[in-house]
Amino acid sequence: MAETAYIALGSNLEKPELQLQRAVDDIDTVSGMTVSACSRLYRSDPVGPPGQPDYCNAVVAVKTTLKPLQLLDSLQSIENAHGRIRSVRWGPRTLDLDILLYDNQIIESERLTVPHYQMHVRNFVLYPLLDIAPGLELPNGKKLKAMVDELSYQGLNVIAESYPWI
Ligand code: A4P
Ligand code: MG
Repeated sequence: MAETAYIALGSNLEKPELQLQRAVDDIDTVSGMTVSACSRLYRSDPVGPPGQPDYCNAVVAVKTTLKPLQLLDSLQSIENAHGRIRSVRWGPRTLDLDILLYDNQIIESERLTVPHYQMHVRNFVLYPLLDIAPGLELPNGKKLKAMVDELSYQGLNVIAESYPWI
């Protein structure tokens, strides 16, 4: 059975807009995974070590028959194919793909925490998610719209309205 999952995309190196656009195509190409919705494309102020370039961020919904860890494996392969080098925590990156939500599941394992542990504090995640899932409720019963209302829009700018973004 296909489940719905939401994936956050982020990049601040090597043409971030292009990295994200290609990542959507790559996600859609994986067997067992189909992109069903794309948020607007945002530019955002960096959170983390100072002095790094601005980010591009977006969120996509997928329909997938992959189990959560298989989904993580596929997304990490795509990150690697985009030249991702893991160095500083929250440091600059060509492509970051985070699983925000998988069905209505709560997952806490060594490799995977779902819902993503930082999503509730990140405007560059919640605003794009709201674009494609305005009525969404999290596994803890919280409404996405209420969470967004608690978060400032500061540092966020929409740079493309609909996919394809560039
Ligand atoms: N992992 C656990 N749960 C998950 C999940 N739900 N989705 C594990 C994906 N991975 C998950 O991730 C480290 C390990 O987390 C993975 O091997 C996986 O098993 P990583 O991508 O290698 O490391 P990271 O991304 O540097 O760490 P982290 O804590 O995921 O960073 P974030 O939270 O992704 O932050 N500022 C702006 N404006 N926009 C951004 O997109 N992104 C970051 C990165 C910092 N600042 C930013 C942005
Ligand atoms: Mg990550």
